[in-house]
Amino acid sequence: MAMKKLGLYLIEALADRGVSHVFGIPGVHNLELYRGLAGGPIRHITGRHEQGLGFMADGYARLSGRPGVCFTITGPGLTNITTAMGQAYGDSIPLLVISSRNRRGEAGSGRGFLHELPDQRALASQVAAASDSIEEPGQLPEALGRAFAMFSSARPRPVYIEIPLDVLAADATGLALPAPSPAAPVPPATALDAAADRLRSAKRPVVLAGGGGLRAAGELRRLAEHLGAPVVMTTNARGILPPGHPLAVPRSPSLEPVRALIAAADSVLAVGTELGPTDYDMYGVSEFPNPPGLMRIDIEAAQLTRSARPVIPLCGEAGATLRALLARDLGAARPGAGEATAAAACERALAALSPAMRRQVTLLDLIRDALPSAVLVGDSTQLVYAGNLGFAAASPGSWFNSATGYGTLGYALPAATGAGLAVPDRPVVCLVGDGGLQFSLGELAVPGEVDGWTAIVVWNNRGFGEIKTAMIAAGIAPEGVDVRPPEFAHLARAYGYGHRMIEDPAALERALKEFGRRRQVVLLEIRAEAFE
Ligand SMILES: Cc1ncc(C[n+]2csc(CCOP(=O)(O)OP(=O)(O)O)c2C)c(N)n1
Ligand SMILES: [Mg+2]
Repeated sequence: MAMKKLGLYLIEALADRGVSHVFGIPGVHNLELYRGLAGGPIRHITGRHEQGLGFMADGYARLSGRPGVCFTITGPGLTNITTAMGQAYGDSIPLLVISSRNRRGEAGSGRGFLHELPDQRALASQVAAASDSIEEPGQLPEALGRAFAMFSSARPRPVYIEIPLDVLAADATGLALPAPSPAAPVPPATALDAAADRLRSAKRPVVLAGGGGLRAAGELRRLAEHLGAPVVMTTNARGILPPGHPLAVPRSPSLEPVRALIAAADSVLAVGTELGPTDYDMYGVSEFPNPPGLMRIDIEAAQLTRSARPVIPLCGEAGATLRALLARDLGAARPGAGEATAAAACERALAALSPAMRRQVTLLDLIRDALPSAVLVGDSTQLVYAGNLGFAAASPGSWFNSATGYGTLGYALPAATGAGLAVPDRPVVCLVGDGGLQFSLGELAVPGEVDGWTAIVVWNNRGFGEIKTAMIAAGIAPEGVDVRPPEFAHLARAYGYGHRMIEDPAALERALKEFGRRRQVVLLEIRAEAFE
C-alpha cells in the first residue's frame, strides 16, 4: 500500500470536519500541504500576502460560522499573518493557522536555514489561544481535535499548529481522524434558576448584546420581546434586532444617552460581550460603570469577571443558555414595555453625534436601504467610526470592521472578500479609507479572481483624515498625514473593475443599485470633500 503523508492526512481531516475553504500561499516549505488539495472538496484561495489571507479567513469565519483555515510557509509566512491573528484574537474569531516549520533539529539552530526563526511557536502563541508544534505524526489528531473543540466550546480565537517539513512528509497511514467536539457548555441549573427569578421580577430590564450573541439572534429577540427589554448592540452585535424593531438600540454604549438607559435598569443581561473599552468607552472618556443587577452570559469563565462583576455569572454558549432561560418561568409577557425608553435612547444618542457624523450615518442608511441583503465590511475610517456609534445594521453579521478591537488598517478589503465567499449570493460592500486601502492594495486582485460580488466604497479624503484632525486637536502641526492616494480609477481598470466617482448621495444610490443588479466588482470612490 502506498504511504500516506501527514500533509494529505491533514487535508482529509479538515474535509471531514466540514472545511470547504482554505486561505493560503504555497511555497517550497509547505508543498506537502498541497498534495491533497487539487481536485479535492476544499477550495483554495490564494492571498497576495499572508496578512491579507488571514483577514479573508476572518471575514469568511464571521459569515460562515466556521473556522477560517489558513496555510502559511515557515518564517515570513507566519510573521506576515500574525497581524491578522491579532485582529481575530481581539474580536474572538476562530482561525486555524497551519504553518510549516524547519525540520526537527534545524529550527532555532541559528545556523541560518531558509526561513528560520528562533522559536516560531512562541511567536505565534502571543496571538493565539493555543499553539502546538507537531513533532511526530501521531500528535496531529489530538491537536486538531483540541482546536475544533476550542472553536465550539470556548471563546473562539486563533489556534496555531506548526508542522516541521520532515514531519509533514512522514507516514500517517492508519492515523485516526480527530475526536468529535464536545457539546457547547450550558450553565448549571441553579444559576439559570437564579437568573430566571431575577428576570421575572425585573421592572426595567436591559439586554447588552455582543458579537457572541450573533448566532443566537432568534433566542435573544424572543427573550427581549417577552421581557420588554431594550437591546443595546455593540459594533459586532448590530443587526441582532433589525432596524425599526421597537426594542432595538443600535447605538454605542460609549454614548451618554445609552449609558443612561443602562444605568436606569434594575437588571442587565449581558450576552457574549467583553464589556471592553473599544465598545463601551470608545474614546477613552470615562470608564463604563458596572451595570446594575448584572447577569452575564459568556462561553469563557475567565471573561465573566473582566471589566464588570456580575451578580449572576452564566458560563455557557449564548444560544443554549438563552434557550434554557426561555424554557423557565419568566412571568407574563410584557408587550409594549421598554419601547418608549429604547426609542428615546436611540434618538438622543443620534443627537449626541456631531453633524458630520450624523450625515455619515445617513449615508450608511442609504447604502443599507439600496442593498438590503448586503454585508458591510469596514476598515478604520471616518464613515465606519460614525457607523459604530450609531448605525442600525439590517441583519446579524452584516456590520463588522477593524475600527474596533485590535484596529488594523487594511482589514476591510480582504475581509470583504472572505465574507463574500461565505455568502456568495449576497452582495458585499467594503467601506475603506484611501489610507487603509493602500495597506492591502495587493488583495484587490482577489475579489475578481474568485468571482466576487463586491463594491469597494473608498472614502477618499486624500490622507489620514482622522489622524490629521487628532493632531490639530492636540496642538500638533500635521505631519505624515497628507499621504497621496493613487488614481483609484486607474487601479480599478488595472484589475478589470468598474469605477465611479461619487460626489453626492443620489449618485451613490444609483451606483449601488446598478451594482446590486448583477454580480461584479466595482470601485466607488467617494470624494469626501463633496460630503462635508
Ligand atoms: C496597521 C495600522 N497602522 C496605523 C494605524 C493608525 N491609523 C488609524 S486610522 C489611520 C488613518 C487611516 O486613513 P484612511 O484610511 O484614509 O481613513 P480616514 O481617517 O482618512 O477616514 C491611521 C494611520 C492603524 N490603525 N493600523
Ligand atoms: Mg483618508
